[in-house]
Amino acid sequence: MTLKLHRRRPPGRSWHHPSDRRIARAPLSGGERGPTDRDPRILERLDQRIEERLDGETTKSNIAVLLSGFAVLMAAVAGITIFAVAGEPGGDADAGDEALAGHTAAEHAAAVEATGAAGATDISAEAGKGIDFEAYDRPEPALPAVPAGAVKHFRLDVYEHVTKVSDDLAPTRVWSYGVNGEFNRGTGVSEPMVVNQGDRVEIELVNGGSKAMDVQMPHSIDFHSSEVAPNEAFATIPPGETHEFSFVAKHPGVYMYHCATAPVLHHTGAGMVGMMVVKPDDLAPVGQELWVTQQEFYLGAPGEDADLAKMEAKQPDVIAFNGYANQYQEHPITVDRGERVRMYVLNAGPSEWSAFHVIGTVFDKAVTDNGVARDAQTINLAPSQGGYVEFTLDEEGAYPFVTHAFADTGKGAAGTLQTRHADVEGMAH
Ligand SMILES: [Cu+2]
Repeated sequence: MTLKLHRRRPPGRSWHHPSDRRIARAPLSGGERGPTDRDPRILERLDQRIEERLDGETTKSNIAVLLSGFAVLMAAVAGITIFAVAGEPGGDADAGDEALAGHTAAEHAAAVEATGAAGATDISAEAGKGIDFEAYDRPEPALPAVPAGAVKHFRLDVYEHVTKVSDDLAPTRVWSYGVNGEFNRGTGVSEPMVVNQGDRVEIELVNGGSKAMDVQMPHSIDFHSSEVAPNEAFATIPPGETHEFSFVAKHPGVYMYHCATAPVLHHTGAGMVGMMVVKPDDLAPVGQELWVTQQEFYLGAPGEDADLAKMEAKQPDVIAFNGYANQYQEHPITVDRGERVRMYVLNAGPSEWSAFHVIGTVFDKAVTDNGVARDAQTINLAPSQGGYVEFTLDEEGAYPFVTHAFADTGKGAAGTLQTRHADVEGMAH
């Protein structure tokens, strides 16, 4: 049903996305597999849940009936999604989408074909054995300082690298930004940038400044915190080139930056997203300032680029805080009991919502879009949206932080804040 659409090429032109060459190398195993046999884990989990709920009363054949119903539903949903994506360009809605995304629906279809059917590839840790990847190194969750000097200069190095983003899955190739020499190798997160409201910000985008950056395609950068002509400032540059522009960060907030090269979904879903904090003039000092970027990962074949078909289908394998599933559960963030904590949170998407919540406290203050909420339990962040929350942890203990969209929590969007003198058996620091 779906493959016919995948195979359509743009009429009268070839698909020219620069990553074509590398994506084309991705295995095309799986052929005409339907969506339900793509990810056996989904069926396993569903099976488990059904068995729990029915408490052993239902026979296996009843479960099979339920599963096949689920399979039909999933097939229908996937079919509709892919049909919509591959629709003929030319209609009003398509034209609008094209203008926004900078590429055609047919290009989408060709890219989907090139990366294979969503979920067809084995991405288990076992399947990734023998592939070299960067050693894990926990990203420092303390918010970086504002750079010195009247003008804030940021050198952004685009780099592409093979890392894990989850203990349980194979290594994957992530596209990232290094910021003023800070690279978070061993995870999939890009470093945050921090300035004060009113600062002039100078950007020096270097697309693959050395062999170690391993960049093989054009990239760009788009700042949501800026007010500039995007066709000039956010221009795409080829590998090996540098592009400079500047802007004044007039509006305070927690903003997204990202690659704006088409297909934008592919570049943002492959890792090219990050946080820029513009601190308001009147920000009071607190005990600790932390940063958390929520980000989805869509794994391609082990060690290879991310899977565009999964992005189109909104089927992330991992949703992580700061680029690695569950890392701050394994390595909790230490805070003092009673100290005021400010967490800057960005939902970098590219496609899922975030319902950021800290278990065991209430946000005294939650600021999104410069609007202040008091006594908030959760902040609601659309893809690209950010904000900050302030709270105290009033008793010694371990306080999980999550997106309260629990299907996403289970994909790795969970961490732990632990007070300095917490009595927590067996928890690592
Ligand atoms: Cu890019």
